[in-house]
Amino acid sequence: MEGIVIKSTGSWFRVRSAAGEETECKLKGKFRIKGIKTTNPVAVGDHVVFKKQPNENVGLIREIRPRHNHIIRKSTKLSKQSHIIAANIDIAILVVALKDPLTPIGFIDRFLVTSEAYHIQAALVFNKIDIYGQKELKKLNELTSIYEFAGYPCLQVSALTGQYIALVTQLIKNKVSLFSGISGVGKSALINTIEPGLNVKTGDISKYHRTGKHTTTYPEMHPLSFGGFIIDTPGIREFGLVDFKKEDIAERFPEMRRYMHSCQFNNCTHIHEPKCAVKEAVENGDIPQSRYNSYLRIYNDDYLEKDEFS
Ligand SMILES: Nc1nc2c(ncn2[C@@H]2O[C@H](COP(=O)(O)OP(=O)(O)OP(=O)(O)O)[C@@H](O)[C@H]2O)c(=O)[nH]1
Ligand SMILES: [Mg+2]
Ligand SMILES: [Zn+2]
Repeated sequence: MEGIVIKSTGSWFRVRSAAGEETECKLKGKFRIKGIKTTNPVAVGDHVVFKKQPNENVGLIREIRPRHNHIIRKSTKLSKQSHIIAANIDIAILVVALKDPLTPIGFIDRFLVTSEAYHIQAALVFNKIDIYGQKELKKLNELTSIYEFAGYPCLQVSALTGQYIALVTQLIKNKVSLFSGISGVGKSALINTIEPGLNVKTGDISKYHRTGKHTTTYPEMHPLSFGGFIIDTPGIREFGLVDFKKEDIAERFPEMRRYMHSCQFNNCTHIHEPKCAVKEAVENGDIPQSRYNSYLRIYNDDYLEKDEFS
């Protein structure tokens, strides 16, 4: 039998067949995919072949169909293990909040760099606009112009009031979309507002730290009545980059990509070289300073989650 992995606990996988039938599956023996070292060889979104066990509604996964893509992160900077967030996705959406909890700029940029590395379309959904004050609204507009300029769709919404949610619906209709972001930004709440029947569990924000409580514990894919699937994921603390070469980073910033071929040296790192078109563009304000700073931090492998934008 064949189906799509719609939920993964790491040891159990819920697989949904084309007819909508769901089977809890385990992996057959030791399962490894060539070339990728991850904590989870099978992820939500994977198309798998499984065999139902006689007289039981459980199955054994025997094969994974080739992926057309996947998105991976390291859980922390020092971690050697990487983790596949999801496979076979059409659009990766980073849910961002500028308050309760604040998503750091560096986090946004590492997410986007990763989606570029895997050639996955990415978009930013700024949530909780109903609680933003003057300071956050100003920052919201600055960030929106920075990321739209880079080519990423940016939506400003509220899962609580439903404001502008129709734009999210439009963006994800008939696609497999991934919702990622730190804990408490409202990934699950957004999913409930987009598709009210789902009743996905949401949690509140800790009063003292103003952070989420890691309510969603396993990635899970939900079918959408208007077409497509949405993958809800557990909140993450850090978005560590996997397997990147320093010389590849610049081209994962679309704004830098527009200039880097005009540098004097073709192996320019855009850090200290003379006649660097990228640095000139930063100085002229043609490349946003915050994006260039993120480039430097990623280049130097500096994962400081300080928000230096505001
Ligand atoms: N004011 C306001 N609160 C929101 C909004 N969206 C979500 N919340 C609240 O934020 C809290 C966290 O929401 P969740 O949907 O559980 O957040 P999450 O991103 O799924 O968090 P994890 O599952 O822990 O990763 C809940 O109390 C929600 O009601 C919003 O647009 N405005
Ligand atoms: Mg959640
Ligand atoms: Zn350069």
